[in-house]
Amino acid sequence: MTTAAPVFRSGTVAIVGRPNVGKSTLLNRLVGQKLSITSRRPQTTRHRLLGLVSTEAGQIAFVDTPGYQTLKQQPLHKVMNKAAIETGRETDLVVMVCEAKGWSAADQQVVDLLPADQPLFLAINKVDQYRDAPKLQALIMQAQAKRQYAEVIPISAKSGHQVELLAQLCLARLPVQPALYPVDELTDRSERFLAAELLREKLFRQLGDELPYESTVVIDKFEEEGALRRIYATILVGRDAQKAIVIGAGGSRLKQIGQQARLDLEKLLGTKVYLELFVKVRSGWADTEQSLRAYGYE
Ligand SMILES: Nc1nc2c(ncn2[C@@H]2O[C@H](COP(=O)(O)OP(=O)(O)OP(=O)(O)O)[C@@H](O)[C@H]2O)c(=O)[nH]1
Ligand SMILES: [Mg+2]
Repeated sequence: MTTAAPVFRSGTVAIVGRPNVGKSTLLNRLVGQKLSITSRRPQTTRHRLLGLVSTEAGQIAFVDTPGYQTLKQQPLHKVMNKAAIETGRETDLVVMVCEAKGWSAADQQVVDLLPADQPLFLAINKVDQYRDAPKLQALIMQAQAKRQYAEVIPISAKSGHQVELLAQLCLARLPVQPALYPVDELTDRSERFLAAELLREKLFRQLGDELPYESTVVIDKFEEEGALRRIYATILVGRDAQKAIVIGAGGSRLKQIGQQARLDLEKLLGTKVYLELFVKVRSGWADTEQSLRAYGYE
């Protein structure tokens, strides 16, 4: 009697969709670590980020992408849209995420940008929140009217419902080949990058709609000293009035942003973190693709 050699599959799976449908929450759930930042505000994600899931059966490199923006077309949006769509085209499989609430024109627009022969799954997210079965059925019919999906899976990225199943179905579609990335790594991004992103998340969450979209965080210095990381970072805002909002009365808001980011960073990096934050006014950084590149936007 012979037993077949175990197969090992690996490849990349892009997670795409319009803003705010839960792509980053899904990536974090798949990896089991909070790598990608999330918020109630649409267009939280600005950069591509890999989340690696490695098991004995294979390795999936999930790629989180910025939500595809169909309304505004400022330079920042153009750069983000490019990242979303190019990623979709370069991968073995695309998971299109939509909300169980219903299929929208913006959802269809994202799908229409993908090549016709691109293997595609549809993950219908937030089923914990939207539970109307006839509506779900109608959504599936609408989505399938224009495009074939290899799998259609209702999920909840928040509760984890059917997320493991989604991962298994993805893996089954990947080619038999060795791992593309080291199997003990969770992401392709540096600690420095993750730190800047976590700070941006806290900024977004603390300030909600008070914060203009064109705010960002730059890491001025990132020092490793054994089990300690010393991080010096600057929050860039567009105007003086916004600086005052970020700092808050007696510095209270800035302190909260720093504290929350530090706790998350310590969890993620498994080290102690010393964090010092500054706020500066710098207008226009997001106005041209050239200056965006200077701030790390590919
Ligand atoms: N109820 C519910 N909420 C969810 C679920 N998944 C994500 N959310 C919420 O939806 C909001 C957006 O989540 P994100 O993961 O940031 O969405 P995204 O698609 O990455 O958004 P962008 O990066 O802006 O394109 C957050 O408030 C999440 O908590 C889910 O399964 N159920
Ligand atoms: Mg996101």
